[in-house]
Amino acid sequence: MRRAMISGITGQDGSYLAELLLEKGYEVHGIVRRASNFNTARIEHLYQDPRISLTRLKLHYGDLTDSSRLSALLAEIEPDEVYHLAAQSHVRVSFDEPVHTADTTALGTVRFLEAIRVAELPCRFYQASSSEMFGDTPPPQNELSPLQPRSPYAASKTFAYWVTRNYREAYGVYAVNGILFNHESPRRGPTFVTRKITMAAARISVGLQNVLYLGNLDAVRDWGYAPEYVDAMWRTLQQDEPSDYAVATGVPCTVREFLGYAFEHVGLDWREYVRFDERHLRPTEVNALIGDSSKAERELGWRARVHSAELARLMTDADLVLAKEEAALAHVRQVTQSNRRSATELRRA
Ligand code: NDP
Ligand code: GDR
Repeated sequence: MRRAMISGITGQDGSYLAELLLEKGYEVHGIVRRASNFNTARIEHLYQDPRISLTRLKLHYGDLTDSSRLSALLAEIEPDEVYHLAAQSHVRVSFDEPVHTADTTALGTVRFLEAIRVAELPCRFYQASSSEMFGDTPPPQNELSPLQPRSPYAASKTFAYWVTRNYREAYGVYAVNGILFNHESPRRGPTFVTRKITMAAARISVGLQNVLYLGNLDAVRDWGYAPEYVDAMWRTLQQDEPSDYAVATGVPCTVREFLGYAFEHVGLDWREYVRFDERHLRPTEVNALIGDSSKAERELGWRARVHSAELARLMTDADLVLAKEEAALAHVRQVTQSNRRSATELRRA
């Protein structure tokens, strides 16, 4: 049985990748950082299944800032494949927390690679690199495009990208980069713009919210569907020769267009609900990211199928289910409170 280690298993991609690898028969070891509350909601369904959790899914505490723990875990698990997905992954937040972002997103990668090198582990290593590294480079961007990072996050990912290549070239480690363009899903964190939009469209449509505050609506992104992107990750590590791949749909979409798709899907006009909030602007914005993933198509046999319009609809549908549950709960709470008030009044009467 092949053994995989996933850092960031509790995140959007980590949860889909864990599902994929378990389906493929892997033993999956996930690294979870300690939090004061449960942070495993995205993998709860896997952990609840005793056929999986007792045999093939193991979770270990660990943090990207702790080299000794990463070394110990690698030595203990002896994985065949390491998927390094953990990071401080929010671009806007990286301007507020540049040092933390560099410590986790940049140095976290070299901590892994150094542990692999020193222990001479024969495992394959996947680095989740980002289209943000291209920054100002005009689209379409691919593996050969210049890197011009425009945020502490992108600068950290650029370090991680180069150090991954360096360990491959200098020490012969099978270490590769997926240059991933934006990819989303119903499991996307609620502070990223697509999920923020689909949650708002759903919640507004059932009367739970009135306004949506956003920043730059003109940004162009290349939004794909996360479960397809974790398949590209797996395919990358199955190649005989290690190489880096851009992974994208190639289809541009502005934030404004994405708004249109999500709100139209619930029969609303977004212009009536969206307000500008400058707190969501970045000191330096990346205007347009549109990927060229022809190398991945040629060598990995991978191609994106879900594009932004369908993505917006499927995410909005998933958020509608949640919004309706939330509305039903709110209704029950209201009825209970009103019943309690009536009972109190009756007792007083
Ligand atoms: P998420 O933000 O959803 O998940 C990040 C994961 O990293 C979470 O499991 C988080 O744990 C974990 N993590 C954060 N800090 C630490 C730490 N100090 N120690 C251990 N674990 C930590 O990201 P995605 O799933 O969307 O992305 C996966 C990777 O791909 C990231 O590296 C991201 O930068 C990169 N990427 C993503 C793209 C996208 O569009 N989604 C595009 C390009 C690159 P917790 O759950 O506790 O917060
Ligand atoms: P991004 O994703 O920065 O591309 O990074 P995000 O969804 O945060 O922003 C996309 C674009 O939308 C604009 N925007 C807003 N963004 C947020 N978060 N909130 C808002 O209210 C808002 N209004 C407008 C942004 O300015 C930006 O132009 C994601 C992350 O997953 C990274 O980890 C990953 O590396 C890149 O995608 C590729």
